[in-house]
Amino acid sequence: DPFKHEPERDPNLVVRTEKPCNAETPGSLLTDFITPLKLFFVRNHLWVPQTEESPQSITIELSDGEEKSYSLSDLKAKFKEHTITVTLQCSGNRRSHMSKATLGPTSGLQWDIGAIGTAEFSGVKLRDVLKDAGYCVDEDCPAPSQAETDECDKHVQFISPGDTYAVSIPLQTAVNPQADVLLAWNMNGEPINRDHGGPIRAIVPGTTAARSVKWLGKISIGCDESPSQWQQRDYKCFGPNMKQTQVRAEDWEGAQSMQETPVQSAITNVVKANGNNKTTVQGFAFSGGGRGIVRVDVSADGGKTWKQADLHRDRAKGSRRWAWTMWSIEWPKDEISVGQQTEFVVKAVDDSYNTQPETFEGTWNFRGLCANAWDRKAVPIEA
Ligand code: MTE
Ligand code: MO
Repeated sequence: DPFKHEPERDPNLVVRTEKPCNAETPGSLLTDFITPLKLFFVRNHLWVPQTEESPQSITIELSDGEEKSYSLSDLKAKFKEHTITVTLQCSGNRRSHMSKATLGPTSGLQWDIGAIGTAEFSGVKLRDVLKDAGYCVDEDCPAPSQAETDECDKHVQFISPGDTYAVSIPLQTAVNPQADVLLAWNMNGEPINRDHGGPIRAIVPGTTAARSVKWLGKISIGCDESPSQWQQRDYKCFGPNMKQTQVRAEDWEGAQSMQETPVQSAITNVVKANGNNKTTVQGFAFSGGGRGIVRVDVSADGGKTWKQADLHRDRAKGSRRWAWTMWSIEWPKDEISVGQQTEFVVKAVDDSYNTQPETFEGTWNFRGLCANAWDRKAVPIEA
């Protein structure tokens, strides 16, 4: 049984599958800007390797087949350490909400709002390591850089031992100093634990968490995206008309795999007025690609009228906004209809003025990815 050495987990996590362990944070506990480690959601495709089985070094394979290895101590000694505040969200977060659309159930783990969390990750920038390994990434490269002379868009593949998991990101992201892609060994100031991919894990900020490969062993650069099912199949969205059985090989090939993620928000808590005549609604808002949140609209009548939530100005580390924004709003009791279910609704706007769709009908896809319609929470408000 490869699962007999699984790590201990916090009993507060909501377990969706036990083997492999897939467990989310209860939404009501997602109140802190930095998610406590023990409450951080866990998404594992297979068993968790034992510490001694996990790679203790990173091997980089360049386009010409040349390889270079770095142990954890090499990484720590040779390169500048950076700490970045990053929200990781599973591509399937809120899938159970999309599954309630008229098109019906979607396939995959039926997450509520808690397959998301924020941590401070420390490590070195992948670009610095690639440069040291001989991959020219600067404008002042001696010869025209490899990226410019090669006749293909390049990709960086992240590979876990024995191909137990492998995906890729565009090289442009990996070498962009503002993209903050890390080879990380610390999470909230502690060595990354087994569940979250230690000793060394890739962190790709602003990108769906599937690209932040745990137990990272090998990095390979070339003209192709990762050939794995996790790159070629699992994280691609089709239109609501498409059923899984209708997708042809050329449709899979032509579809874009998820990288940066769309704007998202959710209600974590509705704290009902008792005595002070106010109801407090709280939640998070997040967008991919380093886009910050500029506005969060909340409704107490199912989306007919709106008010703006207070955005909590938590400071995040990094070149761009890689972290969620927590928000809250107080609702005077006399502005809420009492004696019935009151439906609170939230939607966020990011700094490119992208916003969330009202319903799941138009973005429904059979894999239940990118579920980001307005989040609704109905609560009874007593007189
Ligand atoms: N890396 C490996 N090696 N194996 C995995 O199963 N799951 C991915 C990603 N990296 C995965 C992985 C997915 S789909 C997600 S959502 C995140 O890890 C989850 O990270 P977490 O478990 O630290 O929250
Ligand atoms: Mo995921």
